[in-house]
Amino acid sequence: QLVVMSVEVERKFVCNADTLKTLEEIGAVCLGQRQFCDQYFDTPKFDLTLKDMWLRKRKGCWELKCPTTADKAEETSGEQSKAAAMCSRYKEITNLPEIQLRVKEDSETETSPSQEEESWMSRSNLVCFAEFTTVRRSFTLEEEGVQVDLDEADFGFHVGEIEVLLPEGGDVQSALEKIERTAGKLGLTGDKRVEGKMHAYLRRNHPEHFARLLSEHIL
Ligand code: V4E
Repeated sequence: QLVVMSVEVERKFVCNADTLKTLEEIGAVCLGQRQFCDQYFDTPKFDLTLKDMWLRKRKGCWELKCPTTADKAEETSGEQSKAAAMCSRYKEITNLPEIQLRVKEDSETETSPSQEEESWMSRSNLVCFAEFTTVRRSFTLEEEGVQVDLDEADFGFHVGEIEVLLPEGGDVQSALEKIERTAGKLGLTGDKRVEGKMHAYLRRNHPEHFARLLSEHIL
């Protein structure tokens, strides 16, 4: 069976009162607004997130984000590595049997992929450690193939994301360039990574685990 995977390259940014106006001025097309609840799962010992693996259920679908194996050849020149440093890159797996296999490999549990969801979760020792709702307004810069999301999480946190979705093995360099150009058009000047929703959620709700992820350079 062929399992199609994609890679998400994204740059988070601080949005402000002018962001909407700027998006309009640079010709971004509004794709609409939607609301979703995310539930994130891990073992009680956090086997997955300590490996930078993020298992979640959104709108009834399972998704696993895990690290890509970075291609060193992609990060040669100074400018390029700066662009790469501002962005995160994760492989996204949405095929449940494949997710179950990865979870089994990385959490030392003893389940087989064919099981029912409930029994898979309990036998894999997966518990929900984070749950929040997001209102997302999405825009596209069609000529670049870039999507911009403005997120508002229900625990009082706002963040913007510029993202490009690639097929696995796709051109990461050109995705980074598209994101850089879009960041320029939006007038983003910062050169520090901006924290995402999960980052803010863990800081507030799981401070010990948050500290551990920071010390292991996962966040
Ligand atoms: C914390 C985390 C992950 C889970 C959340 O992923 P994120 O892309 O922030 O969520 P969201 O809701 O925007 O998902 P989308 O709708 O875009 O699919 S996945 C990886 N991490 C770690 C992480 C990190 N170390 N640094 C940054 C800047 N972001 C995430």
